Amino acid sequence: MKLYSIKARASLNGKHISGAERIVPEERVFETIRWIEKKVEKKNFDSLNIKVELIKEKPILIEKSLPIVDIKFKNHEDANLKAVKILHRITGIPTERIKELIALIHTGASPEKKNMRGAMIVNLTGKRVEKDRFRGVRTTDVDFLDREKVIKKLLEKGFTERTADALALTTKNMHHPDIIAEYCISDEPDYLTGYISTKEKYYRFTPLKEFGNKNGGRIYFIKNSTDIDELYRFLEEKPVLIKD
Ligand code: PML
Repeated sequence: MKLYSIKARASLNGKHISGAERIVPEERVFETIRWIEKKVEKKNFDSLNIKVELIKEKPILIEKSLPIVDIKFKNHEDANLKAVKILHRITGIPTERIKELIALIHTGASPEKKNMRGAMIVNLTGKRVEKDRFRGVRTTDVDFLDREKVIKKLLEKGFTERTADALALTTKNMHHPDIIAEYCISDEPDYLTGYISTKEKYYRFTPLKEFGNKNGGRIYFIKNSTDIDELYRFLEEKPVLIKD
């Protein structure tokens, strides 16, 4: 079966407005393009890029996405304290350092105190090791084999399409042997749910950020011995399909 990667990005004055990334069989390419058009047609953009590429590498097939543990908190401070606890247990990084890194995501982790374009990478000594602090690393080329089925199941449980995209992305991340945890908050000022992933669970916390905050991003926690070039190649190029 021929598979295609479809990546779409709409922007206004250079700022990202909407995006979508899918992996679909040949016969679904054009319906997916129409789905993207529908997603963006009412948005105000001055540039829309849709890139369709044949996937040449055999995708990794993952049977199951991470199980979701959904927890509501009184406020984002309490949720972040719990996040720090989980991340400290998994990584062994001192809690003060984890708090500093999380604070950077909430205030803008790039050198100009804006959102990074991709994720921050931190090793188990607590040191940032991404190649470029503006760009970070972006996880791409991942999708569910049957996205509609997964979305239906997630929506029935009260989750969102954003949950589906985040779950696919972090399931790919956790498949890499050297990524042991992730922290994420959205950069949408009114999307307050975020998550912490480990090899075992997707901890979905609401609220993990303060209402109105335009900052957001991800931290990938990796082993000290990680080959960074290989990690970038896996995250940015290796196609991954998730069954369920
Ligand atoms: C969820 O709903 O489970 C959290 C999704 C976080 C989405 C972060 C993003 O905007 O990419």
